[in-house]
Amino acid sequence: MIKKLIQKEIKRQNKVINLIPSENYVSKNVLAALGSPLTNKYAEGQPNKRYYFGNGVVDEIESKTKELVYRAFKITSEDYGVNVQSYSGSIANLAVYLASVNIGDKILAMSLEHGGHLTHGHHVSWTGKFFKFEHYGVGIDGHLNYEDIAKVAKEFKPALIVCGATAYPRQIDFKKFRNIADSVGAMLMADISHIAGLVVGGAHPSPFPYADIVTTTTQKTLRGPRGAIIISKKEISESIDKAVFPGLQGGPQIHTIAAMGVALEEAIKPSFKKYAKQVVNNAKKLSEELKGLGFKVISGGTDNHLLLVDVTPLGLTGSEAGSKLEKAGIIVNKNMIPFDTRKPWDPSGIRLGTPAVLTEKKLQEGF
Ligand code: DSN
Repeated sequence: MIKKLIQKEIKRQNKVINLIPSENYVSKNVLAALGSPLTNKYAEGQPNKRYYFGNGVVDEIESKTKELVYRAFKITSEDYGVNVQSYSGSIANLAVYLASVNIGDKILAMSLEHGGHLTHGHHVSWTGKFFKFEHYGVGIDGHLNYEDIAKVAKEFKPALIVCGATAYPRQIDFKKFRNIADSVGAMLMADISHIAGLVVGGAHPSPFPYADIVTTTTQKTLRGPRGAIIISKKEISESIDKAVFPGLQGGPQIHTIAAMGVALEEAIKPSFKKYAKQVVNNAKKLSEELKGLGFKVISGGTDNHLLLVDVTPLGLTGSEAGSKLEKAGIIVNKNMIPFDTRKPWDPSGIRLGTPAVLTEKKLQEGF
């Protein structure tokens, strides 16, 4: 029965035009790794330091995947530690907070309402309950205003500053964030979950060497499995490993780690560079076309893989627009827009992105 439902979902995925910017389609090889017998193995610990025996091959898989992280992000193991065990981006972010500051300490991050993430200290997330968060947002023009963020940082004096977003269509200036962090003696974390594939593909500036810690999920523009990577300066990497396991998790999902490795092998190929560049070009083109049709595109366009559209001038809410689009075979997500007067369940906007449509047909064929 479940098998039939899976087949039904594959049909749906093949049929629709998927414009959800955080989704993508993994290759057959990534899928094969995910569905492999590696799922049968327990491997608590780190490569060559496990609590269970029989992990010789697993050690090789995890070590190779970490090596590929260094290659993909053009960093070295002398400067940075890598953890590939977090089950998700949410766990990765919480692990970073727990390892880098004390419970109750001050953290400055982008508000969810202006494009941040729940785990950037929203009050409904445990991150927002364990730590004292202050938030910055975008200006009325939809762009980050670094002078304003610097002012908030000076007043708030955070121990950690988080940059990175889930619904921000513009480039993030990691160097400016570094300067702000230095001006108040804070550490800097970059959550690049949305743009990791663009960074690896050279279509968005890298957070290195500016951020002390970088987190990313691997299922979005990076076109890998659902999981997360944490990269951190050497001095903090051991605490981060411990925060992930045994702090927050038990056994790592080796099949996922192997699938990450396969995705990274694909992402360091020259063809991925082309993909990343085209994702951005397509988003820019989509934005221009929509603007030409009279749509209100937040911030006036995009520099990355996504755009936010205010649908209220059409006499629609985000929910109504999303459901009408689904009927037409186009899948999006409803999204708050900056300074939204509506609520998250039925906000004023929709979020559109181009990573999946560029991958879709080729990778789903024959599955
Ligand atoms: N749910 C993800 C997104 O769609 O951006 C963030 O975790």
